[in-house]
Amino acid sequence: MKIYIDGNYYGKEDAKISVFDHGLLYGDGVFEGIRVYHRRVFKLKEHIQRLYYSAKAILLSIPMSEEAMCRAVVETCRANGLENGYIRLIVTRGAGSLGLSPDSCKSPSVIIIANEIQLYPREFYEKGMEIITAATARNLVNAVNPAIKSLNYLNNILAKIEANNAGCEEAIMLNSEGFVAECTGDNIFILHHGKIFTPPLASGALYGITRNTVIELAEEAGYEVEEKNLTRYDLFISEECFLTGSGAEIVPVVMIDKRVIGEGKPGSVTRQLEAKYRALTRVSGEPL
Ligand code: PXG
Repeated sequence: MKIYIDGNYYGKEDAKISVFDHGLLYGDGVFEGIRVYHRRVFKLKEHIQRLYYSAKAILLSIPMSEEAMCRAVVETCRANGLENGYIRLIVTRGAGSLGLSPDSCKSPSVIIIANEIQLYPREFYEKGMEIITAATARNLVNAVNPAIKSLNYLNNILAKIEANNAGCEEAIMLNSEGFVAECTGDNIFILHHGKIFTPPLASGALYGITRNTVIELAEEAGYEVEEKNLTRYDLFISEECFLTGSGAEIVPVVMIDKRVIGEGKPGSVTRQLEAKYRALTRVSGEPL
């Protein structure tokens, strides 16, 4: 494996950063998770744009242009002969002194790892998955806005632990008002009376790239999609529910907090969108 760090490639054992990097000391940095399908990087420009927006929001100046970053991602995939897989792109504040101020960090570090992807079990796609609601509330949008894909993912990790403790792989996170925001690493959608709903971004969700793609595909297929504040009740009485994410793609949900969703099996609209999404991943993306 060849890992890109600040313009050079290192083997897995030699790919190291300073223990004084504020990415490690404070979670001060940003990241992206990107898929490669059939030697094409899926939605590369969208991911790079979100990375730069995350960086801008935390006053982190990435030491290369967006175009150069796109090229570095493509080069790293080529160097690793990646055909299908996962790219983890990380920008840390860089090495500094032991103190919160980022002023001591002279140069941010750019790290690109191109690897295999860990997927949800096949069964989740065939039969649907069961999820719970976490007691850990989503970070406030006026604190560290969840729209920032920062290296501090503890909020999500605590909810993920709750999911795992309940025997699940995902958990719904509510915002401080009690509205559904998203899951720990996936956005959420429901179908109700033939219409598709997903929480608005202001609810404390990540601006999911899969979310955007699915909204486009659903509208193309003639569905009405509305961004609306949703409560747990809205989820419980929905006909269909599914999650979206670069890793998960589209995964059906058939049980939430022990309430059966719809008929307890993946719904036809979810299936239709899954097929459209799969078809898109077969033909689109930045060629390697
Ligand atoms: N919400 C959160 C909190 C996320 O972290 C998504 C939604 C879905 O966004 P995209 O743009 O991927 O549709 C994410 C994305 C990982 C991993 O390594 C995490 C994500 C994606 C891929 C891998 O755990 N999170």
